[in-house]
This record gives sequence, structure tokens and C-alpha cells, in this order.
Amino acid sequence: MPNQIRIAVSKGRIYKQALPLLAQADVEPLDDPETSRKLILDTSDPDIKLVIIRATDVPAYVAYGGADMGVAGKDVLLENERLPVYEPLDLGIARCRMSVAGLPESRPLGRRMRIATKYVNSARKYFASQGLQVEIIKLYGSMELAPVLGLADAIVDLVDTGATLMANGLVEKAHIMDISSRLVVNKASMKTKHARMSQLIEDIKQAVEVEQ
Ligand code: PRT
Ligand code: MG
Repeated sequence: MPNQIRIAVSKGRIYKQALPLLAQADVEPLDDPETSRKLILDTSDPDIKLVIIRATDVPAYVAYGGADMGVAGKDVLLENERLPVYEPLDLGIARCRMSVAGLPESRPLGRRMRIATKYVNSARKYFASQGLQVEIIKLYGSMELAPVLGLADAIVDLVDTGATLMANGLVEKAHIMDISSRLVVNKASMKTKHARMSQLIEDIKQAVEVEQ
């Protein structure tokens, strides 16, 4: 399948928000991943397939050539910095921010704090940049519970509306960075399928400009 291009996307918000951009590039899936159990979707372009995978697995699929390109949150890319991919485009979708959050009455962020997070890499870099040595506890989900149950002094997590923090009695203590999803590309595919890949990237780029 030398001319086939596989695009890795995750279900949920990334898929929903990437869809209009792909449609502008004349790539329209023939199945809906929310209802179909298929993991490889045909599209209106017979040479282009959508591969449905977990958001955190997109960098690995693209780096190792399981997919030629993919859509991944900057948060996920920063945790997978060692995987070699090109990042040609900020798609401006699935926007949110990465923040430090804790209980409202908790002491100010300081040294020797325990920080619970899924984003170990980004958290370590952030606290180092603040000159704070902290202990980081890796969690895989429900981070909001950690300060409530006394597992950690604070968490590093993604925030969009703030409803999740509020529902769990937490407040934002610091803004680390803004997050959006990026188009990532396999380095070898960029050479071996150059014409088709660069055309597709250009079409998606145009679509992003229209949306903004
Ligand atoms: O959810 P699942 O375990 O299936 O996988 P996932 O969390 O890896 O995927 P998904 O689809 O939830 O997130 C994919 C990408 O969307 C992330 O990598 C981010 O780049 C981006 N994104 C944008 C978000 C959010 N906004 C977001 N709000 N990812 C997660 N959230 C979560 C956040 O972690 C917190 O639990 O939503 C909650 C906060 O939302 P608010 O609106 O209550 O503040
Ligand atoms: Mg999620």
C-alpha cells in the first residue's frame, strides 16, 4: 500500500473537532467511530484511512510508522518528547490549559510539595522553572481526588471550563501553558510519500486558516 495514507485520531473531542478540518481537505470518513466498532475507517478518498486509537498512543503510532500522520494534544506530545515526529501544524482544536490546582485553603505552592499528575514531564519542567523541588506522583486518572484525599498537595491537570475542578472543591493555583492539538507526521512517510503528504498538510493548513 505504498500510496495509502493512514491518519491516527482519537475518539471524542479530537475526532469531533478534526472532522471539519479533514472535510475541508476532502477527507470524509465513511463510518462513525462513536457507533462503529471498526478501528480503521475508510474515507471518501480511497487512499486515506482514519485509524482510531487512544489519544496517548498517537505519538507512538506516528513515530513508529503505524500511521503516517496523526492528531495529538500538546500535553500528550510533551510527555512523549523522545518519540521522533514532525509537528508541522497547530490545528487550534481541543483547546484547554494546563494548570496547577489544589484546595482553596492550601498553602502557596512551595518546595517539597507533593504533586499528583498524569503529566509528569510537564510538571517536573514547570516546577524546576519556578526553582521549586517537588515530589511528583504519577497517576493515570481522577487526579482531582488526590488533594481531597490528602494524597498530594496539588495536581497538574488540564482545565477547560473549570467545572471539574469546581465540582471537586479545587481551585486553579497557577497557569502552566495553553494547550491545543497538533498535526504530527511520520518522518519516513514525509520522504517516501512526499507529494501526497505535503499536499494533505497544505490542505489542512488552509482549513485551519479558514476556521480561525
Ligand atoms: O478520556 P480518555 O481516557 O478516553 O482519553 P484522553 O483523556 O486521553 O482523551 P480525551 O479525548 O479526553 O482528550 C484528548 C485531548 O483533548 C487531550 O490530550 C487534550 O489535549 C485535549 N483536551 C482539551 C482535554 C480537555 N480539553 C479537557 N478538558 N483533555 C481532557 N480534558 C479533561 C481534563 O483532564 C479534566 O478532567 O476534562 C476535565 C476538565 O474539563 P473542564 O471543562 O471541567 O474544566
Ligand atoms: Mg479524557
